[in-house]
Amino acid sequence: MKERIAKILDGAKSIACFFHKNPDGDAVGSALAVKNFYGDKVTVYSPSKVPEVYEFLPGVEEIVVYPDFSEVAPSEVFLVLDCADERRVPSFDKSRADVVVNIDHHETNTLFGDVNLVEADRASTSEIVFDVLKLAKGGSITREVAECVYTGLYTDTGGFKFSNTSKQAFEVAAELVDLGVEPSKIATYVYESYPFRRMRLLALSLATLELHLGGRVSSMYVTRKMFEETSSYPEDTEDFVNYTRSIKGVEVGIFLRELSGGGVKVSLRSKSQVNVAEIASSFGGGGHFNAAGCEMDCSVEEAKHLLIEAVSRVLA
Ligand SMILES: [Mn+2]
Repeated sequence: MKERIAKILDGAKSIACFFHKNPDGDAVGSALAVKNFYGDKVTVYSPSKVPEVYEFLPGVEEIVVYPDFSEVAPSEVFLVLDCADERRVPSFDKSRADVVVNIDHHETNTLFGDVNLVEADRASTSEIVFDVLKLAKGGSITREVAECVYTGLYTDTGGFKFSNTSKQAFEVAAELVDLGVEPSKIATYVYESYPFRRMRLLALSLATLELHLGGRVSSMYVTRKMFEETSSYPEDTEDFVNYTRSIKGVEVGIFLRELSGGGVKVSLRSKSQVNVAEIASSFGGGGHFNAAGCEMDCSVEEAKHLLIEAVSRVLA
């Protein structure tokens, strides 16, 4: 399959890369790896603003942010990255491409592409893309390509901390270091370059931290008012959810963010045995065993209540 995809990408005159809204390091990293490999024949489309934290990635300035899919030019190949479902790409229209290639690492992937490469045991989409690019002939694996892949792998493992941090993840990382990646440089960009407003927002959010179900569940949230008070943006809450899981004895962490148009964006994390992807999908979302999310059309308090109830049914 990887050889086949490498051939498709090599042979295409135009490739459009897509990823999900609220893009993370793996989404942006995997797409920019392809862009840096093939150059001009690749256009990377983002459905929402790329978070400031990824502005260090080579080629990021060429990402096209589109409010509407009708602004996407028809292309030979639509390459959809890090999306379990084509609905993750707003108003995705596959009829505008000759072939849709789907590369992902979510277990819940619906295999929506004409060609599907889904490896759920991999820590990141970026490293699967790296496998493909190593087989491709239409470009070269430069340090820039390696930095993009590394950033995807590094962020999706939470800095080589999460349960997806496998031997293979370290082997890929070692290969990328051989190609010129400096881990401390990427670490500084990703986890030590926060805008001050983010820390003020975090302070407000941490004040909402609570324990539930005898300390096995924790929750915290951010309201629209907190964003206003600190002049912050939704992207500033990236990784806040990890504070909920970082407490001793907590098995499931819940982070809630009030949406500007009403409703709540939910992130769920678990330490080990609880499958939060299942809980998220019961509310119309999805994700991985230990990291998942959904959107709920209610208040923060109601969402919190419903989620704690759902978690209590799973925690024996
Ligand atoms: Mn990913």
